[in-house]
Amino acid sequence: MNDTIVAISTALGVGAISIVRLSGNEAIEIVNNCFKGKDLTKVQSHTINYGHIVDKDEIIDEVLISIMKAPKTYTTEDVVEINCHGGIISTKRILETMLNHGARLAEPGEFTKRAFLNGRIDLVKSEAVMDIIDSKSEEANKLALSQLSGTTSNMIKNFREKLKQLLASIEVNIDYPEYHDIEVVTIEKVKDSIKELKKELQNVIKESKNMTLIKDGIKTVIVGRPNVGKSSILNKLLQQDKAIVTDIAGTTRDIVEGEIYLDGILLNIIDTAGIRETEDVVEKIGVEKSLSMIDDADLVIVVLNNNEQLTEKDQEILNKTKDKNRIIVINKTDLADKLKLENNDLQNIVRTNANSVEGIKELKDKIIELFQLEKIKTKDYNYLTNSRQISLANKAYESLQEAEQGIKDNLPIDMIEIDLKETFDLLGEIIGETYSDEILDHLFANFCVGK
Ligand SMILES: Nc1nc2c(ncn2[C@@H]2O[C@H](COP(=O)(O)OP(=O)(O)O)[C@@H](O)[C@H]2O)c(=O)[nH]1
Ligand SMILES: [Mg+2]
Repeated sequence: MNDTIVAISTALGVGAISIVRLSGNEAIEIVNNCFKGKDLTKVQSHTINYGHIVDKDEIIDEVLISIMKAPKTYTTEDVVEINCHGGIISTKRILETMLNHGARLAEPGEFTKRAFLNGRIDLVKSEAVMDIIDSKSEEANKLALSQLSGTTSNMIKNFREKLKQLLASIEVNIDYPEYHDIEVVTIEKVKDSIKELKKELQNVIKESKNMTLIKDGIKTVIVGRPNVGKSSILNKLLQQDKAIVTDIAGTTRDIVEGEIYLDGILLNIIDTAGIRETEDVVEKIGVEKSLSMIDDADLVIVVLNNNEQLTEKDQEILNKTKDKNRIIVINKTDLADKLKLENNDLQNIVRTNANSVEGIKELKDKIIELFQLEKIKTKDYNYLTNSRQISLANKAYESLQEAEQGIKDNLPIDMIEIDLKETFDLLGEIIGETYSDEILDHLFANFCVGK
């Protein structure tokens, strides 16, 4: 990690300014060797210095150079940022000049990886950096900022501290087994503590699933038979004519997607091909796609036609979606009521006329109600936000369960201790207290170059 890395940190394209960033022991020297202006090796830390980047005698660009000396920098190493004119050619030439003078091209996320490896930020905070850049809604952005400030990390550290104390009290027991009285007290204490920790962790995992909705948006699919008005509803929700609407059944063959914001939270809406038996090869693929989209949707909107009786296909769609977060839209309320829903225990029903805006607001309100968006938003954001973190928390929960079972089965205390240590380690993996190179590579590979 001793080499000096360089990358273009701004988006590549024409803009007012671009930034080329370097980090490493030789960052200042490398830039100084191709800089005309002050001697950068002699300037104070955290100063901005005017001059020119030159290649031999040729001026490449007029620049402002920020010098940030270790350790109070993004990576904790010497960091230099070259602010240059934001043209593609000059930015690239500056990058090339740095490479020619001994810097190495940074891998995606390598600056942040160094910040992690040098101990400035933990893994949750590293992920938060990327989430800030990636955030698609205001709420997602707030969530990521909160993670970067350490709320989640502190929560995990808190958990681990409690486990550590528990493990310490078990150690006492193992070291002084002759005190039989301690054994009884400890087992009781361990049992209570595990119960408590389990409850807390379970709550975190449950709430964290809502956080992923904030971060990634609510994946919504609109399904139903052909011609019931799915595409019309999508268009009304998006307030634009995105999907083609005709009275010909089988018009929508492929999926059509759009995005709206409800209360600052992103809704990805997917309109699908009407579900029916068909011999048309293309439409058939569309129908299969529709059915498979149901499985990984966060929300399914099933559309029924108010002007027709319930068909077998409708019933099939209702059965297939009964365990999902579901809203049933009875559309075409402007036409005669012919639909009868015998099955009275159906919930979350909204009536719409997709030819006007009638009912569309109710549909939106229903979604807000179903996901309790108001409530999610006002929660403290100290939860987990991605599948890596959540799956580790789930594993930690499982090992707590095993510890609990072990006590029930009267296993020796050192067996219980092994499960608790496992929980401790798994929670440590969330913040990167323990990690493998493979996991790090995978995680940072998704970052932008230059971050
Ligand atoms: N009267 C009436 N017609 C509608 C309504 N919603 C959609 N339609 C019409 O029904 C036909 C099929 O609509 P479309 O959105 O393409 O249905 P899809 O096949 O489910 O996507 C079109 O002619 C629409 O104009 C509605 O609420 N009332
Ligand atoms: Mg359609």
